[in-house]
Amino acid sequence: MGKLISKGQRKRDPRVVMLGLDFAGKSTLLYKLKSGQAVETSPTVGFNVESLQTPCYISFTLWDVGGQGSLRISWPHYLEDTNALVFVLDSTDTARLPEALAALEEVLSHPSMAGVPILLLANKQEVPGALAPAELGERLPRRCLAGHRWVLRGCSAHTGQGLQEALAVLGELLRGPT
Ligand SMILES: Nc1nc2c(ncn2[C@@H]2O[C@H](COP(=O)(O)OP(=O)(O)OP(=O)(O)O)[C@@H](O)[C@H]2O)c(=O)[nH]1
Ligand SMILES: [Mg+2]
Repeated sequence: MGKLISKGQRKRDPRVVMLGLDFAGKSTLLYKLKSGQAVETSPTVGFNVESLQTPCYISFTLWDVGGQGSLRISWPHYLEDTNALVFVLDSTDTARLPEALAALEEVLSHPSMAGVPILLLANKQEVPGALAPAELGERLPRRCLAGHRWVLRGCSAHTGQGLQEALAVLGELLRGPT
């Protein structure tokens, strides 16, 4: 006889944590994905969380954590039991790109992140002069990304450009290596 699984033991949805510097567009992305609308946000103090689905119907929980400098010390608390990391970069902010990549490196050095797949989003692609994903890709800290399955995609939380593709990629990362 098969084991009975009570509701309380039901497997939880995958947990996806979204990080990135303040102003990268994480909350705008979260609400665009949830509602299809570009809503006005204010800087996140703490976190927002929503249930979402990939185009191939994988339900997941997306945690959007505030990225201001003083809040980044709280990031490690969110990393435990994470099934995937979404790291959002502001493609228009070349001045703070080194800071963003250093923050990514720090996240990846956390023991909870071992082997966790990563979706890097080069956001704000609709802005003229934004750094293209390929240009951003050349600057990534490859040494730290080694050992992770990772994908870099461009998107715009304002226009929605690239978001369905990004969700599809996230679904593949959550499903695991084939
Ligand atoms: N042009 C453009 N602006 C964007 C895009 N996504 C977000 N923004 C703007 O960037 C600003 C910051 O967006 P938020 O979503 O609040 O940024 P955040 O990453 O959540 O910031 P914290 O909560 O402080 O960590 C807002 O003015 C957004 O409207 C985008 O794709 N294109
Ligand atoms: Mg926010």
